[in-house]
Amino acid sequence: MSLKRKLAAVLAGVGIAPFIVVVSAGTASAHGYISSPPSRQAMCAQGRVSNCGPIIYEPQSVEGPKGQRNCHAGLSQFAQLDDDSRAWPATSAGNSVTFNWTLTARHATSTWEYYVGGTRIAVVDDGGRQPGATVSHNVSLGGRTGRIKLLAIWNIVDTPMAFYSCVDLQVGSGGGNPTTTTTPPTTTTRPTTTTTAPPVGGTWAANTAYPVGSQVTYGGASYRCTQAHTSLVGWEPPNTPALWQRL
Ligand SMILES: [Cu+2]
Repeated sequence: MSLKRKLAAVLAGVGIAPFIVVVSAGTASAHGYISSPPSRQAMCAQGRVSNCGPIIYEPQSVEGPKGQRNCHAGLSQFAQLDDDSRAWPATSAGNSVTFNWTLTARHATSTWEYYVGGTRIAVVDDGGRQPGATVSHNVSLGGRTGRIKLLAIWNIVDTPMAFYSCVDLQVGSGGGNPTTTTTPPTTTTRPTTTTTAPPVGGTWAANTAYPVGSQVTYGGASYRCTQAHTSLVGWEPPNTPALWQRL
């Protein structure tokens, strides 16, 4: 092989390898979503809403072309997120709310937008900067009260894509940030006592299959797995509250 051909072969291999890794991991690459107040995908990932489909495994993956005004980025596999007839729990809130994003990939950002109905009620311009692993914005709801469906959009600066999160709020008078959530009446009880001790892992590691109940340590804190998954770099327990509950 000529040097040029060898180089081309190497480059081709490099191009294919990451693709294979992503596919074999069984998930799209990691991105971000609003984790609190819980967005619809967070409600699904936490098991507070059932029959959500594959979003439970990747609440951070509601990614689609910019400019949409829906909860599911136009993705048919996540269509449940856009179904307002489902019983989405609404988080109690005052007139200003701090929205907390969990980013499993820190894409450089143009803007963060917040919509209620067709109206954009807030925009934060990051000017192309790379955000941290968590991002918080305090947003005024402009005196709106009652039940509100808020759509938040994370616009990536160097791709045509954006990430979509819908948050259901019950806005009352007074109060500041949401501290309590309206818990839907539930008859299911989570197993609080188990006959077998949950498997206690060591330090969290990537590319490891964690069943529900496994415990790990990470950064000096202990966590319990709430969703069975195979871990990936970027899914460290502090970044993925949908997967790990801090103990
Ligand atoms: Cu991403």
